Amino acid sequence: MFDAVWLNCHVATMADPAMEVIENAAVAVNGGRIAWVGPLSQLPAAAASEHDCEGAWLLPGLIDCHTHLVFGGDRAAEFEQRLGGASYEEIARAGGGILSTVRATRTATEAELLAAALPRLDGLLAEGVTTVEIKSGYGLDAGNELKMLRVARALAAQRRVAVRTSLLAAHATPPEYAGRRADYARHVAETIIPLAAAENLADAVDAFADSIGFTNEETEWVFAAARAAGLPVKLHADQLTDQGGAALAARHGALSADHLERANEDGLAAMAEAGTVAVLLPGAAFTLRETAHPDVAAMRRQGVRMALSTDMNPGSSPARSLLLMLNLGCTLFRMTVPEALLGVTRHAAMALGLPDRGMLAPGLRADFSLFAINRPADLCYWMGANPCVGRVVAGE
Ligand code: DI6
Ligand code: FE
Repeated sequence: MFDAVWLNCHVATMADPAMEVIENAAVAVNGGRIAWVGPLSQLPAAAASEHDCEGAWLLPGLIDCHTHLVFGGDRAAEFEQRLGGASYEEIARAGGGILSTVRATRTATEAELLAAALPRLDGLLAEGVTTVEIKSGYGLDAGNELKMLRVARALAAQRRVAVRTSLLAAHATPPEYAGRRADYARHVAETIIPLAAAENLADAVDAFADSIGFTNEETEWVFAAARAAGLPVKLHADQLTDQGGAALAARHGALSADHLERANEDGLAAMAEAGTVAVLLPGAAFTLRETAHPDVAAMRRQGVRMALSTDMNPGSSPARSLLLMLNLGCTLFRMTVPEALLGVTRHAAMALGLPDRGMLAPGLRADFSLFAINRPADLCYWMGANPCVGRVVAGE
């Protein structure tokens, strides 16, 4: 006897790269874990409660593995400046960009940040997201970085969703350290990371290694502090310049290297070797009208696992839909449908170091979402549609 069973569905388990599907399937759950998946005709036992899916497709709960969805204010004015010809880097160097969001985030209370973040989170949940990663990085001092992480943790208590937090204190140099970037990187390593770890507010540490972020050497100080605190690392790598970020991430056994618009193939080969996932962010490439795109063909050639995410943030990727990223991943970056769908399920779970989800298989968390579609490719094909009709998190 199972606790519950979902019947009359079609299932894409995402358990193999070829995207096995089971039509006329059933999924049984015990104690918040998947107990059985297979054809309905072979269901081995009855269940205490039965849910009729009415022919919907059932996929692993979607995972948005790279967001900055906690922030104060917005950057609509900057959006208009960019339409007028200003570049993202120019705006950042003139004190706008990330630093304008830092000002707004510092002045906001935890309650204000929470209230602003909830509708952004709710939009993702409505699309079938069951796990979301949220970064800090707009506080840039100990108090405000920890404040952001507390808000991220509070979001998990307000909604049925798993939240993973990443400390991104090494996102930009704050105004009080202007001209002293290396000193700030040391402060992140020596003070902010240990504090966040002591309060158990961070599940990982991220950094922005780039022309407007930090050097590779500074990033290594941050990673060394993360290792000392027992936290895995991730990296915003090779977005605006090829700084060798992909190889740097691989050398440190990073869970993921993200962006990678300008990563070189040696770096990608090192990532494949290290098992570092490539997180591709087409919302940022689209918004910045990037002409350099991540080299998906090289990633495929090297055997790098690819994830796909919104990068939801007020500047470079005001993307509030993970389903739209599926379309952009295919259309803009030339991913295949299975690659895109693995990118928001199994490979996104790997990018967060969560082997207990991202697939439908016995023993894994019973996180899944239901879609009123005719075939899985419909999730990538349509733009601006939301066919999600149900969401189950840990069996509920
Ligand atoms: N890369 C990004 O895409 C975000 N941060 C980063 O390092 C952008 C953040 C922003 O523009 O506010
Ligand atoms: Fe980002």
